[in-house]
Amino acid sequence: MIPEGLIAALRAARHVAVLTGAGVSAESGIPTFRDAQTGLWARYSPEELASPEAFRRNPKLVWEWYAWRRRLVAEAEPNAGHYALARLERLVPRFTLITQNVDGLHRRAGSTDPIELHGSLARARCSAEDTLYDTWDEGDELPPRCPACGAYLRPDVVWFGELLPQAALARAWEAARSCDLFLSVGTSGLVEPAASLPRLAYGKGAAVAVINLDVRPSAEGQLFYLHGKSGELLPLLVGSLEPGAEP
Ligand code: BV8
Repeated sequence: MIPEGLIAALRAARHVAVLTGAGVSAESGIPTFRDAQTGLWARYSPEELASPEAFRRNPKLVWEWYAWRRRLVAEAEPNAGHYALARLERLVPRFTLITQNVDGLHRRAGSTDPIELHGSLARARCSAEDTLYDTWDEGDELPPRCPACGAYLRPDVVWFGELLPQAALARAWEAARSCDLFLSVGTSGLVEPAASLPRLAYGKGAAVAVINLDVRPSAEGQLFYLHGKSGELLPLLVGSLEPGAEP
């Protein structure tokens, strides 16, 4: 199930970097962007809603989409894949977790310092002054307004066409450049600049493994590709490092 070469690379690794996408939260019941949206949201595409234009055009609709996702996340639990990555962090000399997800499930599973490239559903920010809020009153008027200036609050996530948080991105580039094993897990690898991280790692001589349901034995840069569910494959991979594992 797990190629011997990958287990060897993991055991020898000084620095393991991991990039996760919506696929790692799928087994927690959180729909990925690729999944057909359900119910009220069936007629919208995420790319449509996750944009400054959509928020300008219909702030209430966009806020309600994120409120729906926030409720899904509140009812969800991390899955075995999230917990395996939280264990991996303690089993290797240096570990960097980079996530495109905004659901906070890595932190809830015990990962201590995930790089949240695309922000977090748990925070809102003033659409005029960028003031951050961990809590807000969700009253009759949606979106809620900034208590300081009265402008609409928006989710503290990165929308299509928006720049990623520069400090987070710099940390992610550095990890891709310096790791000796890069795992890309549960991401379609379509969205830039996150999608370039595995290629950068490979170009710098790291071993690269892709764990995905629809893995395509594809482009350069993929030394290993594991077709399957991250909630099943990650515990197997991390288990190969744990005391008592088969030599
Ligand atoms: C930027 C947060 C500079 C919000 C997200 C034209 C105009 C403007 C920009 C662009 C343009 N053309 C290209 C761009 C760049 C654009 C981009 O890449 N577009 C793509 C669509 C071509 N990128 C940007 O805009 C970024 N900013 O570049 O700034 C700039 C600025 C202006 C102009 C030019 C450049 C900002 C991108 C961030 C967008 N925000 N999320 C929110 O969540 O609401 S991205 C969002 O979609 C996710 O975070 C994720 O990264 C991405 C894809 O989502 P999904 O497909 O659901 O998830 P994923 O890709 O991870 O796929 C799921 C995978 O899991 C599948 O492969 C599936 O098989 C697998 N899977 C499913 N179940 C399992 C599984 N695998 C394992 N186990 C399972 N159980």
